[in-house]
Formats: sequence, structure tokens, C-alpha cells
Amino acid sequence: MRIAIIATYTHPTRLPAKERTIQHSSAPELIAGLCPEDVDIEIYNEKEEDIPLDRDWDLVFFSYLHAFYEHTKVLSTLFRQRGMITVAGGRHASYFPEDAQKHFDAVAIGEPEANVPAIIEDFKHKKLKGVYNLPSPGPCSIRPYRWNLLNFKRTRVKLAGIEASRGCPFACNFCVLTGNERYRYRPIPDVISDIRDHMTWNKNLFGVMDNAFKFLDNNLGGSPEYLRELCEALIPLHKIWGCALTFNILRDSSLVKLMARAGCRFIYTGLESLNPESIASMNKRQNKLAELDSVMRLAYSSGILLSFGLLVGADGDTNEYLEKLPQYIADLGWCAVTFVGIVCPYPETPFFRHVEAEKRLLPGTISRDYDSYTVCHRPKKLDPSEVAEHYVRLSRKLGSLPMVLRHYRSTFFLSDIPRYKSTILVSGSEILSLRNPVRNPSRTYIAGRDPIEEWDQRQMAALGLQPQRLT
Ligand code: B12
Ligand code: SF4
Repeated sequence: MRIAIIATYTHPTRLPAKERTIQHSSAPELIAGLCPEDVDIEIYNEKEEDIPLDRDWDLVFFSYLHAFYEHTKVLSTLFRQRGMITVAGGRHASYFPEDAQKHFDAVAIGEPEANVPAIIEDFKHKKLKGVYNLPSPGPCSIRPYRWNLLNFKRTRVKLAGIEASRGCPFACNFCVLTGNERYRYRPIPDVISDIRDHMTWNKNLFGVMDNAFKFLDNNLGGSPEYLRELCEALIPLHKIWGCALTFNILRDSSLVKLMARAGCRFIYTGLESLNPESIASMNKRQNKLAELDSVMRLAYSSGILLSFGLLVGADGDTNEYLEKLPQYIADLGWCAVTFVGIVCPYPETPFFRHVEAEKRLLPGTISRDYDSYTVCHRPKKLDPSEVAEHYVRLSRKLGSLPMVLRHYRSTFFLSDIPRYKSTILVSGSEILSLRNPVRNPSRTYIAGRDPIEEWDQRQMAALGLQPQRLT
């Protein structure tokens, strides 16, 4: 039996662009680990590689987010025309299973640990059902990912990823987890044995990524006690790792130092905004803006690169704030921003319900628009076109070479801990990548105004597919 597991992707520019990046979906390796050992498995990550449309598999699993749905429907329809059986899974499929059932043979809702083995068993016996929604045994049932299927010659800057927890205890109003996913974590011995006994290492780039991995968790610091125990257990492994976590952990000096001793070299935190009114509107009160300088000092002097994500278009944002944002960042003296996006009302979030009730969603949005690079709603104090203009300008400004040089200058000499300096050097490319989403001058970044990818448009017309309208 031949199985393909594909994480699909469409580029924010809506051009047929590929990107080499550390950030990939790890769903293919996870799902491969749930398949029986005697099947042939191929995994694909469309962010870096094209999907071969001429290959033959018996069963194709797709993992996709909202913005990749139209494209994934096309791929599924083409494969089904050639007799292959397709399965949809992931956050969008779980929220819109009825829509997905029109385009895939089966839809898996929620976590895959019980669903995937059931799908394969039913497929073998020609008894595939339309929907699989088996209760999840939770993250303690996570099996070792099939990292041995990663081909670092194809995905050259990918790092092996692992989950220690799922969900998040916070409740930011724009986050797809809020109200949908409880916070739970895995037994620490399971995490350690996965890393020690199963993980594979990327030896590219003269070894700067060797023995390094990333935690995929939305918030590795969901329980500070758990994180402390996890770090203690990681110390003997002598690995290098990165993660995403929340501001409250960054303020805990003994925990940040312990993380550095355990091999942590990079942390990503959703700072979202330097505007207190916007922070309050997002229900992101864990972010203490007055402590920004001290948390950065603590992280970098401990040997950890701390990078931030920013969102524009929140309800407290004004033209004045967004115009001055680069200056606010410059005044901080050091602040590596590696993600800039537009606040997105994902349909399963409290934010969507809020702007929908106030009739502030833009008309004519389709799932392709829900990518955090397209304005889908009308903020309280800005026009959608103003949000788009600020977004493009900020991405260019914050993703520029002078920003990288300032980042290097302000952080390079702050620690001598092994592999700190190489991490700082590699992070320059993540800062420059802020420009990648805005490399299409004909894109307006406003929902309903930009056509979807040309190839998808043509295929959809030929196959009779309609985009999924969300407003
Ligand atoms: C790597 C990553 C990316 C990669 C790959 C995206 C992808 N296809 O997942 C890139 C860089 C492309 C990306 C981009 C963005 N991302 Co991102 N990303 C992640 C991250 C850190 C890890 C994803 C991952 O590999 N997880 C591990 C895998 C195993 O789990 P999973 O993908 O969540 O899938 C679970 C289930 O859905 C299910 N499942 C998934 N696929 C399938 C398939 C089948 C067949 C089955 C049975 C089950 C199944 O199994 C998993 C375990 O329960 C997550 C955080 C997280 N912990 O998930 C955010 C996350 C997915 N990203 C998010 C966001 C907001 C973004 C961005 C807007 C920018 C940003 N802030 O990072 C963009 C825009 C994406 C878009 N255009 O819509 C949100 C959700 C977005 C959404 N649309 O729902 C998340 C949840 C982070 C968060 N809490 O905000 N991201
Ligand atoms: S802290 Fe991050 S993962 Fe947790 S609810 Fe907020 S945005 Fe989502």
C-alpha cells in the first residue's frame, strides 16, 4: 500500500513562490508515525517543494490551514480523478468538515492518534467512512514522529519538530485555540526518549543546525512547573532547541537561565502590539509592555535569541501608532521582529464572532483570504486600505538589511554560550523574510480584491470548483 502525506501551502504573495525556512508543518511526520510499518510512505511539504502530480498512491492524507483550502481542493480533485482516495485533516478540515466532505473521500476531525489508524484499517477493508471523529486519547498517545522520512536535501533548512504539549491556557481573542483546545502535556520521559532515540538531525549549512530541533507547541510555557521539569530532563541530552512561549515565562529569570542550560537558543513570542489599547482589545494581558527591555536583556544575556511577532489592524490601532511603530522599536534599542501580520478573524475565534456581530467583516471573503496577510475586517479606527498600506510598509521596513545589522550589533556579543552566536547569525534571514509576503506589487492585501493564484483559478474553473465563501 502506498501512502502520501502532504502539508499543502500557498504563498502570501499569491505567486507560485517557494520559501526555504525553518518553519514547516510537521503534520506529515506525525501522521506517518501513526501508519502501520508495512506501508510505503512519502511525505511532502509544499512550502519548499512542488507536489508531483503524476505519481500514484493508494491513499493521500492532506493537512492544511484555512488559506490553503482552495488549493488543496484542487489537488484532491485531481488525485481523485486518477482513482486515488483522499483524506482531509487539520484545523480547517476540523472546523468545516461538511464543506470538506464535498472534495475529499474522508475528513478527519481533531487529533489524529485514533482517527488515522481507523482510516487505514477501514480503507484496507474497503469500508472508508466520510467522517472520522474518534475521541482523542490526548497528547500522552502521541507516537514518535517518523523523522527518518525527512529529506534534508529537499527541505534544506528544516529542523525536526516535536510536541510536548497541545493547546494553551491563555485565551487571546484572535487565536484559533481559544475555546477550541484545552491545554494538556505529555509525560516527560516520552518526550525525552523521542528526542534521544528517534530524532534525526539536519547537517546542512556547515553543521550549524546539527543536533538542533524545535518544539512545535503553541506555548511551551503553558505550565511553568512542567517546563522546569522538562528542561532538567533535557540537560543531559546536550541538544540545541527553540520554542514559542508566552511573556509570563520571559519574566522568570531562574526559568530562562535553566532553559539556556537545557539547550534553548531561540524563543518566539507573540508580542502582537506595542499599543496598550490593542493589547487589551486582543485579551493578551499577559504581555507587559513596560517590561520589554528587561525580558530582552534577560534572554539575550542568558544566551537565548528572543524574537517577536507583531500584528497590525487591531481595534486600538491608529494611523499615528502604526506610523510611529518603527520608531518605537528603534527606541527599544534592540528588538528582533520575525513575524508581521494583519489581525485575522479566523472563523472559529471569539474575534470573528465579535466583528461579525458588529457587521465589520468585509464582504466577499473566501477561505484563501484568511491567511493573516490580508485585511478581512474593518478595524474600529482605521480603514482597511490604511491597514494594508501600513502592513506593506512595516514589512519592508522591519525586514530590511539595516534592521538585521542593528540586531547583530546589539545582540552578538551579549553571550558566549556555545551556539548562541551562530543562532544570532542565522536569525538574520528570518528578519529579512518579513519582506517575502509583500513581494507582489499588484496585490492589495484586502479581502475580496485580490484574485487567488493563477494556477488554482484555472484548475478550479476547469474542475467546476467554487471558492469557500465565508462572508
Ligand atoms: C509550523 C507552523 C507554520 C508553518 C506551516 C503551517 C502549517 N501547515 O501548519 C507556516 C510558516 C507556513 C505557518 C504559517 C502561519 N501560521 Co502557523 N504554525 C506553525 C506551528 C508553529 C506548528 C505547526 C505544526 O507543525 N504543528 C504540529 C502538527 C503536528 O500539528 P498541527 O499542524 O497543529 O495539526 C494538528 C491537528 O490539526 C491534526 N492534523 C493536522 N493535519 C492533519 C491531517 C490529517 C489527515 C489528520 C488526521 C490530522 C491532522 O493533527 C495535529 C495534532 O492534533 C503552529 C503551532 C502549533 N503548535 O501547531 C502554528 C499555527 C498553525 N500557525 C498559525 C498562524 C496564525 C500562522 C500564520 C498566520 C502566521 C503565524 N503567526 O505564524 C501563518 C499563515 C498561515 C496561513 N496562510 O493560513 C496558527 C493557526 C492558523 C490557522 N490558520 O488556523 C497556529 C495554530 C499558531 C497559533 N496558535 O496561532 N505556520
Ligand atoms: S498565548 Fe498564543 S497560543 Fe495562547 S491563546 Fe494567546 S495567541 Fe493563542
